[in-house]
Amino acid sequence: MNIEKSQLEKHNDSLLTRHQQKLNNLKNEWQGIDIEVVIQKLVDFQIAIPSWALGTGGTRFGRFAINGGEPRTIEEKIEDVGLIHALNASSGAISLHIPWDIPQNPEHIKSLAASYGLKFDAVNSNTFQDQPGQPVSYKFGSLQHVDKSVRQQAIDHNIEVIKQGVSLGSDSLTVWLADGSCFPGQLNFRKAFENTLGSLKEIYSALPTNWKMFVEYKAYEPNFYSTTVGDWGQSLLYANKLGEKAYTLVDLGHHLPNANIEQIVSLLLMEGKLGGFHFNDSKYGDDDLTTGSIKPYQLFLIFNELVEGMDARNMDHATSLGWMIDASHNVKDPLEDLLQSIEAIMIAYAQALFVDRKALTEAQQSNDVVLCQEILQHTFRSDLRALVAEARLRVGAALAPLNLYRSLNCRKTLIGERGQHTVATGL
Ligand SMILES: [Mn+2]
Repeated sequence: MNIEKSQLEKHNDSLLTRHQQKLNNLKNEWQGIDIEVVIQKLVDFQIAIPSWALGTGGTRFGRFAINGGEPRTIEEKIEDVGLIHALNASSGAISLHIPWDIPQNPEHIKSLAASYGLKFDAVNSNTFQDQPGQPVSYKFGSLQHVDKSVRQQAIDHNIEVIKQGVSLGSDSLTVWLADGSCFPGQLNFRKAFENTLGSLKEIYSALPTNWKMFVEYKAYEPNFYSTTVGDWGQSLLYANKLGEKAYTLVDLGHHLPNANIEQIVSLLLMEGKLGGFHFNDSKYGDDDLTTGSIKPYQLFLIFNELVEGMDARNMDHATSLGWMIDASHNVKDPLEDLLQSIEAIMIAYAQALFVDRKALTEAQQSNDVVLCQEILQHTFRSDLRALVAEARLRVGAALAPLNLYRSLNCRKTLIGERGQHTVATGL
């Protein structure tokens, strides 16, 4: 479904007076901040939506259909991201998963995406499950496998994914490996690392000049004893050995409990090796929950380090790193969930932009621990939602995206168009 300009205007008009009051209050309170600069940064900041997050997710115990009207094709997935982007103007990219989404006609897909103002973010390979008819199995790993023919199959697949990405105008490949072991003794760690590195080198050599490779790490699952790219240190080892086009990708759910992710982010930025980001939230493990739903303060602290670290290297916030959501939706309407995640990300980013860096540096230099905390929590506890809404208003999106999505009965319309019992491909 498409949202008409008149529907957006009507919605915004109904909220405008109240919005302007809030924005004026905010401007009065923060007179030392150049609000216009912040608004422009919020306008520019775009977070890609993964093609696998548009349908109902599930757990290993089952999958419950929630809403109906799930996208059945890559075209309908693009349409859904277009709908989100029309509402919030912050979701201007889609990230495809191969082979769950294989564009049969790249030119058609590209122009369809462009008609919604969408670009193609990183393409994602899949060697964590066997595909029908594939010659050898990934049961005991892919790029790490003891058998060269399995490694070769996984290498060839990744190179094919790069080719698909090139045809769509993407410029990065994300490699997430399920490789590892479930029991002590199963794997020679050094050989597994060396096999993986050798395989990654072959994929790396197939990257076009302007491309990046993101090496995503994950602490555990589906393997439960060891993971061959298990943490940021291992990912960084691979990235450093591969070369300047290889980077570490941080997925917020891929750490052991209570890991200090903001410190990881800071050091990777220092090394020039932070490439991309997968947003989600978690309570216990890789829960893939709505970003900001469990630990919003941690999200703010991460953005605080992102902004500080990117500014220290003169990096463009919007374009230097790959920003993407990686979530699953077990009980919510996926599109509502994604709107909530984007809102949480934009708020955390705005709060990080508001941190008084000069005062914080001075407080750090004088070991004023209390003041350091006050400075950070002052912005974290400030309500900057009107600013995020203003950024949307400036570019013709909705002041309150979720409210408009609901009041226009978007899900009902999608069910009418696609049917009640549709299942998104790949899930
Ligand atoms: Mn991820």
